[in-house]
Amino acid sequence: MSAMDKTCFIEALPYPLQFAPARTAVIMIDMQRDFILPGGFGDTLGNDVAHLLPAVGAAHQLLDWCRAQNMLVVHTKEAHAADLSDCPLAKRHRGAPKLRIGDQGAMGRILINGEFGTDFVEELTPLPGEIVITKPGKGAFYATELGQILKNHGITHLLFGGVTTEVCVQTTMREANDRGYECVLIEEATESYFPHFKQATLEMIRAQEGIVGWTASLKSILTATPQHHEESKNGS
Ligand code: TIU
Repeated sequence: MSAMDKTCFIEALPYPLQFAPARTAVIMIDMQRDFILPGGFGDTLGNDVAHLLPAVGAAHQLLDWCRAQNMLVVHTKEAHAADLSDCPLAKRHRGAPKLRIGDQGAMGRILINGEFGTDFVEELTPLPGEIVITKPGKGAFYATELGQILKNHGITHLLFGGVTTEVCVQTTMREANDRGYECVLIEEATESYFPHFKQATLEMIRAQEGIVGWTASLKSILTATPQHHEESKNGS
């Protein structure tokens, strides 16, 4: 980050972190009806979708803070083409779900781009000008334009929220980490169908001196104030 950039210091684990909002994007992963509401993809896989609801309000607060800093806002959506040409057969045929990707469900065709159920929950509808990445996989860098967009904007740091913690969020954080981004997962803004998987994911991200990145509380972000600082505490 340049000495000209205003930066935020936040408490985070495994150690405090400095980032410049001008060089940071928030990546909100897959806050779609298909995962969060009854009758969608997550439900058809046999999950109790109620576990994900607490992340909605926290994700909204995170996005609002990021918008107030004029940060780059990216929403991802796990979705397939109507003809399923981008859906691997292995993904469609695995296991014995109640409905498969592309089948007609209570909110439209399961996980098909443009269907009501595949769209974002109302509270987290992207604002005009925000970036929406439609992705066929769990990771948001695979088969998408995300990497190029982040490069074009000079992004170095990524704040993450979304669902589910150990599937699409963790996969994307690992993809981002391997591409050289400093990654922070905001604890309250992510949930899993399995609370112990969420906890384990938070721990594995920040273990080994931040082998994948950092975790931080929503409060640490919401109370951060960008200021001019001479030097980075974490050397980035
Ligand atoms: N099933 C599950 O936990 N997640 C997914 O299938 N996709 C995302 O995490 N978005």
